[in-house]
Amino acid sequence: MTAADLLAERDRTLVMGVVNVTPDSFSDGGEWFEPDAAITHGRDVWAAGADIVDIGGESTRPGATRPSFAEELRRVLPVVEALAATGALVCIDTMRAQVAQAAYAAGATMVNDVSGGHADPEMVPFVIGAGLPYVAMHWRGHSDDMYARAVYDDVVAEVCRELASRRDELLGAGLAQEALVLDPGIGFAKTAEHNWALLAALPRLHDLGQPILLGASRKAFLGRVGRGPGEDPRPASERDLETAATSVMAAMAGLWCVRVHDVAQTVRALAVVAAASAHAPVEEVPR
Ligand code: PMM
Repeated sequence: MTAADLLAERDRTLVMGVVNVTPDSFSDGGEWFEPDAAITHGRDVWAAGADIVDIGGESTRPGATRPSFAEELRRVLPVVEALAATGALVCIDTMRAQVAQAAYAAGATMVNDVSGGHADPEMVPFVIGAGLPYVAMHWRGHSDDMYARAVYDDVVAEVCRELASRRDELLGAGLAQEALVLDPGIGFAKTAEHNWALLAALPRLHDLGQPILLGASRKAFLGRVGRGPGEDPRPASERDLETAATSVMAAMAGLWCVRVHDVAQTVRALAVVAAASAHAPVEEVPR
C-alpha cells in the first residue's frame, strides 16, 4: 500500500506508530536513542500492526532546545533507511525541509510537520515538488515558549479557524488536496483544559474537509486522569490505557489516524470499534 492509498482510507481509523530517536522526548525519551535500538523498536512497531511508522529526531517536549540539523539527520537517517528497506511505510516527523528531503531519499514517503510548514519556509515547496502526503499540525510556535501561547477564548473554534486558514494557504501554494492531513496538535500551546475541549469536539474537525490525525498518546494531561489533588500524575509509560480510550474516541468520531506509542494495544482497541461499526447502518458512521 502506498502513502497516497492510505490517505484515501476511510473504512477504518489507521494507526501511526511512534519511533522517537531522541534523548529527551517526554513520552519515551532516551529509550530508543541509539540507532540499533531505534531500528529494532521500529521493526517491532511495524510488526505490531502499524499502518505507518513515524520517525522523529527532535523532541517537542515543552521547553526543549532544538538539535542541530546535522544531529537531527544523524539520529533519523539510519532508522528511516532500515525501516523503509524492510517494507514499512515510513513518515518523517520533522520541521526541517532538508531533513525531510534526506529522509525521502532514504525511503520515507510521508512528512509529518508539527509546525505545519511555519518553521521552515522550504518545507512546503519541498513536499509539493516531491508529491508527498503531508501532515500539518496546529502550531503556534516552538516548544521553548509554547505555553505562553496557550491562550484561547474558544479553543475549538480557534484551532479550527487557524487550521482552516493554514489549509487554505497550503492548498493555495499548490499542495494537492488529497495530500493534506490536518492535526489539532494536542498538547502544543494547549493546557489540559484545551486538550479536553478538543477531545470532546473531535467530530467538528471534519468541517475542515481533510483527513484528521490525532496525537494524544501518553501526553501529560492523560496522566492526571483519576489522580487526586495531592497525587503525582501517572508516568508516561503508564498512560497507554488512557491513550487507548482517546484512540477509541477518535475512531468513533471517524478520524483518519491516531499517532500512538503502544501500537499492539491500539490495534486491538480499534478492532472493537471496527467490529461494532460493521454492524451500524451506513448513515450512522460519521465519515
Ligand atoms: N506529538 C508529538 C510529536 N509529533 N506529530 C503530530 N502530527 N501530532 C502530534 O500530536 C505530535 C507529533 C509529541 O509527542 P511524542 O513526544 O510522544 O512524540
